[in-house]
Amino acid sequence: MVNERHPIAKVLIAGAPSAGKTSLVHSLIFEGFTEVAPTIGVNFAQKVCRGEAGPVNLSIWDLSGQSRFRCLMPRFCQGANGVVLVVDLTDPDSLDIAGQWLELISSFNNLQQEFAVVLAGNKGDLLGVLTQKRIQLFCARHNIMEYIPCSAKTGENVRLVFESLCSAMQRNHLAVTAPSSNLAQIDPSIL
Ligand SMILES: Nc1nc2c(ncn2[C@@H]2O[C@H](COP(=O)(O)OP(=O)(O)O)[C@@H](O)[C@H]2O)c(=O)[nH]1
Ligand SMILES: [Mg+2]
Repeated sequence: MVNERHPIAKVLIAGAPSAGKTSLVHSLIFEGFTEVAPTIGVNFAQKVCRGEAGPVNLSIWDLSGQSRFRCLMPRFCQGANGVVLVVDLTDPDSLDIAGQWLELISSFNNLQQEFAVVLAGNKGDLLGVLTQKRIQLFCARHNIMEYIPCSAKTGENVRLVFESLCSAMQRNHLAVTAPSSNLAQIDPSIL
């Protein structure tokens, strides 16, 4: 649901396949957990979330990494104000894949526009293998200010992930576009 009075931010959900990207968005929107279908291409959702400077209309683009949809990536990434980078705490490879996603998004964000990033360590309800040290090094290397462990399954910290991203975008003045002009940036042909 969109509230026309609030600013809009375009947010990408990115990370390794099966890291829990779609589940995380599902948990945010529906406040519950069900087995979600694998993402084909991209899922789109809208949600009002509150950052430290007030509410923001998030338009959320949940990307699948399937290679046959790679050609759509530049258009999806264009104009992104924020990225939730999702890693699976039980999958040691998911951190490297998240790094590749971040580089891909930066290269496709052809306006070279700044965007805020929150790293979400998902599946916190399971026994993780990714050490705090590796995560800290990753954040330092990619200049990521915020890491939040969470679980789409239990709902723990899911809202905090998105609220923190809102605050980061607000601090960096990235979520201030007037709703009508920002909506106009979304090309209906890709919906
Ligand atoms: N235990 C647990 N499983 C999760 C969690 N989040 C997602 N999953 C499971 O991980 C698998 C992949 O989830 P999905 O959301 O499709 O991942 P995506 O490919 O990144 O969108 C599914 O079987 C989910 O039920 C979580 O927080 N905890
Ligand atoms: Mg998915």
